[in-house]
Amino acid sequence: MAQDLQILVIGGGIAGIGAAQKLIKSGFNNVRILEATKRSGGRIQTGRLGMCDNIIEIGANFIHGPSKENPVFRLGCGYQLLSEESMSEENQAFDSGRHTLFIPNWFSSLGGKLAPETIAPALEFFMNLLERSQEFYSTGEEPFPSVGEFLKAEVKRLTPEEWKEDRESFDLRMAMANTLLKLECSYSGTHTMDDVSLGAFGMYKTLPGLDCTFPRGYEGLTDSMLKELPKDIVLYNKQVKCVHWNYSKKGPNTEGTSFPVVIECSNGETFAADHVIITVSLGYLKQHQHTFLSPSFPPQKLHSIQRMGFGTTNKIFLEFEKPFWDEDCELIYLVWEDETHLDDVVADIKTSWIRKMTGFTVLKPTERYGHVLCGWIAGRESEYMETLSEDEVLHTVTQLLLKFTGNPTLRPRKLLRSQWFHDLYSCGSYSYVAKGCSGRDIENLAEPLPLKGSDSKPLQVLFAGEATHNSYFSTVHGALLSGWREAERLVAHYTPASASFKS
Ligand code: 6YU
Repeated sequence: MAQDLQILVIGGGIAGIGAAQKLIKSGFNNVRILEATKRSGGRIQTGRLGMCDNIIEIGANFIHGPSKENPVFRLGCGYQLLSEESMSEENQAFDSGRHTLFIPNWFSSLGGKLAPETIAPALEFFMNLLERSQEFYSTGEEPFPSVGEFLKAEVKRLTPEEWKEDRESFDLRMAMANTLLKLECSYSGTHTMDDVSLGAFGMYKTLPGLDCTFPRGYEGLTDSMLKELPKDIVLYNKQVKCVHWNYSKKGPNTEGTSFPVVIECSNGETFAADHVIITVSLGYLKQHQHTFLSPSFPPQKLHSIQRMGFGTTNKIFLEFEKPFWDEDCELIYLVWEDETHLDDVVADIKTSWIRKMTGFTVLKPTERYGHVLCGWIAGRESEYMETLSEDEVLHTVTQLLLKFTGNPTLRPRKLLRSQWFHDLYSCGSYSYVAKGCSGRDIENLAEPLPLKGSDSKPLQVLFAGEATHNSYFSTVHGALLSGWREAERLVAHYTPASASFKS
């Protein structure tokens, strides 16, 4: 009976919780989640900072595209976790594309603010190029292998002649474009846009709706989902070391029953199962690719694990006594005026890692957060930052802001930074389609084992997690949908009459 099958889910992030939720609702009674840490949520992690102990999001921030089609939005509404404004029809209809339209303040490395009219042409020029770089997915052309190479070539080719007549303003515009290019690395979760596939850049789909947050924290979502599930469904501190599939011996503690999969944890515990859904991050799979599965991953799956992109985006939260930005400002850009050529990689990471951090969001509303900024930093510069002490980071960031504002007394009073790369069970922040990869690689990641055509017991090991969703990779809704997809795959397997399921 399907209800009696032992199903194990590895990972208590949104994909794992989503998979368990769907299985339980479909009548599977023996579902357990094995989670390596002492908490659920994974890359959804809400923390506290500041005088008022306000919530901050160390991992996922926004519901990207909060509208009816987005399952995270639907759940957030159902659990009453969202503000009236976020749920309004007007917000849901808003189509901002990849970028939310924030009110910015631009600061220069020469010290002080840049006038909006100086910025507008460079901003429009760069944003148009970025939009164009997403068009190649539908046309099937790929004039350059990566987004970075395309952007650099197009900036050279299309820079208006009249810009070149005034050397000084030309250099400033290039420096602004460089600020945006570095910020794009944070958004895409990559070290450099030279690593992001141009042909697949448009695969990532945006949904309508003005990005919104969870006023009481993103973790409220996973907590609410868990409350609807059996109390002991998550087994914490169970670090899965190896998934043995096509397992022929009798399973442990199974009264002689033979199970096709046996899970071995780092502490020596074992768990037998009919089916296992793996939801660990792509970063984790990359790091443990040769030991996590026995027999190992088939070559095409291993190849995609190795080739697909998984980078690091970190946040540095800073609390100030009073703001140095305008009251209506939502986003702060820093422009290094000596960077007049497009290059999103810092030459000497140890001495200049801070140059990679070119954008800060202002946490709003001020009444809730106080004066708090969230700095964004991606790539190896951000991984290096993780190795420094909090005091060193605070010192470097203070020097940076002092330089850009020209205010020698400016000093953040508190700092908190994320360290996703050194997080043992995330190993980075989120996935991207790397140069040389395509949708086929995402399909390979998602393909269950044994592969089709084998005569072993089917669907022993299934794969979910944000990196396995072909249009919403790198997001919470992509991860959730992937968990549901794998649960539905099992449900369909045991109810042949309704064997079609949505992916
Ligand atoms: C979103 C956003 N957002 C910022 C930052 C980060 C991410 N995302 P999980 O890792 O959660 O769960 C796996 C579990 O497995 C975990 O609990 C582990 O402990 C456990 N585990 C691991 N190994 C194990 C073992 N051996 N044994 C047992 N257990 C084990 N998404 O929608 N909005 O604002 C952001 C952001 C700093 C780090 C984000 C955002 C990404 C999401 O957080 C992430 O996708 C999901 O939470 C993953 O859930 P999961 O269940 O799959 O894994 C073209 C183009 C560009 C495309 N990119 C566009 C960018 C859009 C995304 N932008 C995001 C930016 C922010 C701000």
